[in-house]
Amino acid sequence: MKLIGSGMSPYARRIRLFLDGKDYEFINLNIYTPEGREALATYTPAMKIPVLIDDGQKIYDSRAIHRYLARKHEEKSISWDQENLLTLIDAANDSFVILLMAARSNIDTDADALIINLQKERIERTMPLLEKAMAEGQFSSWDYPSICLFCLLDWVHFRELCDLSLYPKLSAFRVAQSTKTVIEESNPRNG
Ligand SMILES: N[C@@H](CCC(=O)N[C@@H](CS)C(=O)NCC(=O)O)C(=O)O
Repeated sequence: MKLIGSGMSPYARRIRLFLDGKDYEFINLNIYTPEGREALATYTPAMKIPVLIDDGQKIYDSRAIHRYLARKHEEKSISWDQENLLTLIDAANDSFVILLMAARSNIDTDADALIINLQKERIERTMPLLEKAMAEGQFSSWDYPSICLFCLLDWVHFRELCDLSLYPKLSAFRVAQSTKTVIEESNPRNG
């Protein structure tokens, strides 16, 4: 089994953490270099990571990869409420990625522009709900939604995209998980 990703990607990291203890090869690409893009194109026309390859079957998108792996390893599927939490995590994560890419494209992320405002609005609506879900104990076990939330929080902290002190419960959760060995092995700060 091969996982195509990048050491920097929160979406690839969630699958790495989900695959903890399983035997697989991690292909670490820099998807923003010409060589990295050429390699990425051999795996997926969507030009996004992660991609999983298992027994000749390619799977695109972390959500589909999670479903594939859960079925393969006969794990119990996640509930609809957990699916909704994942959708909120993905929505916030995608918006943070768009804001980072905008800044890297020299687009003013303080501008009053539709594309920027839509991302900020989504972040402002989803982060407090994740904080509330944390307070209600919805992330009390280290399952796939908790893994995805951790990867989002640690990535926005690393990229300095969000002031996590606004969300004390989410912030404490990030710090508490950081001691796990598998987390350190996939730390984006180490590349
Ligand atoms: N919905 C996708 C999102 C994956 C994603 O956005 N990955 C980023 C890296 S963190 C990417 O490949 N970006 C490349 C691009 O958007 O051109 C998933 O869950 O796998």
